[in-house]
Amino acid sequence: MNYLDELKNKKIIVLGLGVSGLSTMRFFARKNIAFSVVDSRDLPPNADIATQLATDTHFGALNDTLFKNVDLIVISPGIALFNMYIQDAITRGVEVIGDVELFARINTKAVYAVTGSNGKSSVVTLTRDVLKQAGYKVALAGNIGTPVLDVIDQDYDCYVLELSSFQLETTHSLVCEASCVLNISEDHMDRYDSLGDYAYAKQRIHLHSKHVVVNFDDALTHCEQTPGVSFGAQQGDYTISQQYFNVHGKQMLSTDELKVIGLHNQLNALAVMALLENLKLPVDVFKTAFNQFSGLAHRCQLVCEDNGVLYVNDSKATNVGATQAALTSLAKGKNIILLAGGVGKGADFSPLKVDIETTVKQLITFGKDKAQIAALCENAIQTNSLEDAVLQAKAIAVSGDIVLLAPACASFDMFNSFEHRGDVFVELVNKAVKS
Ligand code: UMA
Ligand code: ADP
Repeated sequence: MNYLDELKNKKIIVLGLGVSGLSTMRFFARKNIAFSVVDSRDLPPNADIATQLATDTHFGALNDTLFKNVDLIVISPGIALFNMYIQDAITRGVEVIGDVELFARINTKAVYAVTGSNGKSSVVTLTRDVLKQAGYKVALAGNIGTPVLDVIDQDYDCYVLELSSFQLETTHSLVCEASCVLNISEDHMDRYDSLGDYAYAKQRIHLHSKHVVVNFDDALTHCEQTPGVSFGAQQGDYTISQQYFNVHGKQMLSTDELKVIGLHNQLNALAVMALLENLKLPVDVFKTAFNQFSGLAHRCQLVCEDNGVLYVNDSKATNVGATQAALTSLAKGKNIILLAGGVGKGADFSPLKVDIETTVKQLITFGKDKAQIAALCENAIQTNSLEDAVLQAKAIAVSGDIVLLAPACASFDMFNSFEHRGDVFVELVNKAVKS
């Protein structure tokens, strides 16, 4: 019996009705596999679709009867495995997996998978672009937004997957042609007991990988699996020197071919090359894709220049590591007016202190954890809104300065998403420079 037929004999719950839950429901419906649906919210998204597709539904607080007499729970990444009802179910022998594990059990195509604290979306997008340029029919899915089960039944040669630590916790059998942990710095500390636990979740990406890529400069990415290759600023198999990307000690391509700026983007490009090493693609394929890649929205994007002041939207800097990368890439001396704040997710902001001392002329904070960030430097200004922060920044900025939104925090205290926060910032900046 194949795996999908086996599922027809099981009692299955789809837990969570967000993007992944919706995709999982639709997948089961396409395959004629019966399932129930549970979501802890009274009014979850997609409730109407769940009511149509599922044999039964439960919306509202979880309880200990929901997961009795169940064989399989397909859990959404936003729900922590340490939830006591989930733990009880696991103890009773209920199998708990994510949509990526379901994908892994069915998929027969090549998978290139990437995780890390920062740069995942940039790296998977560029990897997809290179593969496309090389003539592959390639799908991009996972944490970047398109759930993996939405693309599984389509006619692709291979998949490039962005995987979060949450997704990797519930993934056990994903076979990868190549996998990479880009970097590890504090994030999601409200879901993990320690940085080590978080790193361990990410390293699960290599469990069944044929080609393991690690970051030479970041020991937390090093793993028990034999590394295929490493990339690093100066040391490793893939390095940067004299404005060249070097592969195994040989100059391969000028760094000028990559149009997005900053060392972090160059490291991302190295990771892409390392990930695709075994395909032995011609240099021109990388050259063209690197030339055409203009970066993703809300990642160090120039909004406008006004009287010699640059306004930059890096709303996707949702943790300390990303904000550090933006400061390092953009600063020319102490010319940054940094707008930061929001929901810190339990992070320790102190590693930012030294970057702020060397690159930031004025720190302006906003949002839930504004006081914690403001405590990093003496003259910080705390504001009550992003609008206020932008206006204060404009009043202070002089020619040569950069007003940078790189919040080091999640957005959901004041915005729907990092995209929403970035869009509001762009609107506010455009309004402020016109006035
Ligand atoms: N939720 C409940 N009760 C439930 C189910 C969910 O309160 O019963 C809440 C969660 O706590 C969370 C929200 O609903 O606050 C969304 O959770 P979800 O698991 O339903 O999320 P999806 O909509 O399925 O989206 C998920 C990823 N979200 C998370 O991991 C939180 C998306 O990544 C991903 O694009 C999508 O699957 C497709 O694969 C988003 C993300 O923020 C962009 N990821 C984190 C990150 O990048 O830092 C890990
Ligand atoms: P992710 O999908 O991991 O969140 P993104 O590519 O969306 O990664 O970038 C998120 C943030 O991290 C942005 O602020 C971006 O400028 C920054 N960033 C990108 N690559 C790196 C890197 N290699 N190291 C540190 N920060 C990075």
